Amino acid sequence: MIDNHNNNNNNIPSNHPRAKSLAIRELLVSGFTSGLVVSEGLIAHGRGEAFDYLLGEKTSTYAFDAIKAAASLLLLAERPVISVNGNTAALCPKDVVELANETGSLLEVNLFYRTNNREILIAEILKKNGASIVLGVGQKKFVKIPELTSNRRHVDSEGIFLADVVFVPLEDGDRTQALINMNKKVITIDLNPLSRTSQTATISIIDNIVRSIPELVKTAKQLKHMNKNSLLNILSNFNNQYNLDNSLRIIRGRSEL
Ligand code: PTJ
Repeated sequence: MIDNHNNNNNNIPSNHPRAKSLAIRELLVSGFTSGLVVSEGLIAHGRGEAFDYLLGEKTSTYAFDAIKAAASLLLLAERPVISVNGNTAALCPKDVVELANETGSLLEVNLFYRTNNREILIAEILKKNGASIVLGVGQKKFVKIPELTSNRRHVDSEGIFLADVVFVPLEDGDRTQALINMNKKVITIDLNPLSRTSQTATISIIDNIVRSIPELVKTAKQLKHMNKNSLLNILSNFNNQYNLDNSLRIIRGRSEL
């Protein structure tokens, strides 16, 4: 995926104290150069980075709990769909495809800054990483989510529109509430526990997507052998408000150091 011509990874010494963070930036810059990521996606990443810094750049115990609940919900769902935008496609295409395979989820491209070219590029990168079907490409099967005005309202009639559980990593705006109003359960990954999406989702994983999607894959592999009651039990022990409050508490604690 990384375009060697524009890849600055070689300039990052492996012993640089922020090597990991700089390498993640390069994935986004390469994604931007190849047309997967919009310029606004680079800004969105900067906001995410700031929260990650405050969270200590590691997956908290609350995020681990949310990951376990999210894996359970995906495994229990009848029609789970993973919504993929430009940043997600640039940062972790292989893990997203693996998560879809492990949980029996469909993959759908859904873009705020939608163009047909980006839909195609994102579907291509997912297919290159093993996806067989990618929904949300081409206008023909699009239907609109009620109450939404952004481009995110255009969803595939066979994907998000029919889904009972929708996974929306790195989401903006008010689609989460609109999906909940359609009686769907919504899972998000968002480093900002105060975002509208985090605050309204059924399960909010307050963590960096590059850490939490691989962890979700690992957890789904472990949980898929459990029976339905055990998965329901994990879900009933999870409280999203408690998870959000404690994620904020970590940020508050670190900023008072
Ligand atoms: O590809 P498109 O056209 O669908 O556009 C995608 C972006 C990300 C540009 C669009 O959805 C957007 O503008 O998003 P926002 O409103 O900036 O929200 C993105 C949220 O994701 C913010 O709350 C960020 O803190 C968070 N975020 C950014 N990077 C990460 C992240 N959360 C987890 N992991 C990250 N790496």
